[in-house]
Amino acid sequence: MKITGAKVIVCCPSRNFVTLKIETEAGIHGLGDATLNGRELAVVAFLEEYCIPALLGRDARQIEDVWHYFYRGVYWRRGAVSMAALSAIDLALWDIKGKALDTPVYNLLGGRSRDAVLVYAHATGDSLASAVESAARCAEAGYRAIRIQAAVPGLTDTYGVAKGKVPYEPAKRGLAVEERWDTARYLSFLPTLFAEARQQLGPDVHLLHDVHHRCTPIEAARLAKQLEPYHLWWLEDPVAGELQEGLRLIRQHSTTPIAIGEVFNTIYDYTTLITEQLIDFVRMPPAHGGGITHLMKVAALAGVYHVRTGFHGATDISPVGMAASLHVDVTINNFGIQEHMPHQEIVSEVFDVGYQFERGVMVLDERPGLGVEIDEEQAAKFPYRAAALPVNRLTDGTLWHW
Ligand code: GCO
Ligand code: MG
Repeated sequence: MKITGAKVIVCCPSRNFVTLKIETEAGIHGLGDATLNGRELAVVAFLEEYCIPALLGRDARQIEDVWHYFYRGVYWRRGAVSMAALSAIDLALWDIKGKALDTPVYNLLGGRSRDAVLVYAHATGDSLASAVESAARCAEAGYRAIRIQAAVPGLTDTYGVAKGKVPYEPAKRGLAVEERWDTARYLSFLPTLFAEARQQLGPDVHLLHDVHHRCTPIEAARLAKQLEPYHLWWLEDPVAGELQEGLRLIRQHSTTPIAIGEVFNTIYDYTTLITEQLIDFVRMPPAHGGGITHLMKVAALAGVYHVRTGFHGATDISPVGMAASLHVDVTINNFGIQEHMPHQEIVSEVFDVGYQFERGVMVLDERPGLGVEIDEEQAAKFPYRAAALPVNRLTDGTLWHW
């Protein structure tokens, strides 16, 4: 089944999405998510200049070979931009294969291992009390797992905290805004937030928190240890991901489960962390980590070491990328949880999806392929708008991890 065409669709219904559409001689097309927050057009250029010309004429059925053509076959391999492009190609080919065989992608990966996919919500507040209230509202809406982020007293901006009534979206129009950060204030505040949350929400709800790469290893070790009494489901990205050795220090001091890797893009970012059992959850999603083909391999390695998955599912993963995650989630044995940060209502004017939220879980229907379609005419009504993720500085001006 020859690939006869491919194009990139960029749209901005509330936020930017980059979608790759691959067409075949059989008249079947597939969609892939190529969205990389704040770097969208770099992926578009990479796909249009280098990948699409090399895709034309290839057999869309040969997913494994195409994957290796764009990974092993490339001298300048890895990296967020090229792996986002490769992920999109891979997702589109799985979508085509599912449609060609008239079955959902999960049936091609091994079939369902569970009826539905446990998801976690985002609770956020500009104070300790409002963050706990926000978490209580998530619990009322049926979520059984809730991530809590609250404004750190004394700081003007805190990662993950919405301002006003608009839903939290970290990328802002134009050039990157600069935020200020104080780890000492954060470390003394956070245990008080989770003490209160656990007390008010009770023992059954799963609580999560995202450190967003802000701590040094010894700071992260202290935090993980102090949070132990509130038995978190996970503490996410406690240190900057590229310092894999840093995770050893955290492990030596605490039993709080650790999730890492939403910014990773290959299995090689994970091998030390998985084989030394330094983490508990893999965050890298199919949309950024080489597609379904690569994530199935990462998940298999993780499973050997009793590490589970908890894929990144922020709004900058498009509905196509979210569907890809859900097909893997519903299939693999070592699934843990899936992040669910709902897209704004207007996104459904462009994307039609075959998954839906029901009381704490995500349910996938029986549509063939990934089960997502894009309305190109609608997409054209929402042109690209440049937006950038913030830059972070310590209170004295030192540049820090955002
Ligand atoms: C999360 C993430 C996101 C990122 C965002 C950056 O855990 O959901 O940390 O909120 O900040 O995806 O583009
Ligand atoms: Mg995160």
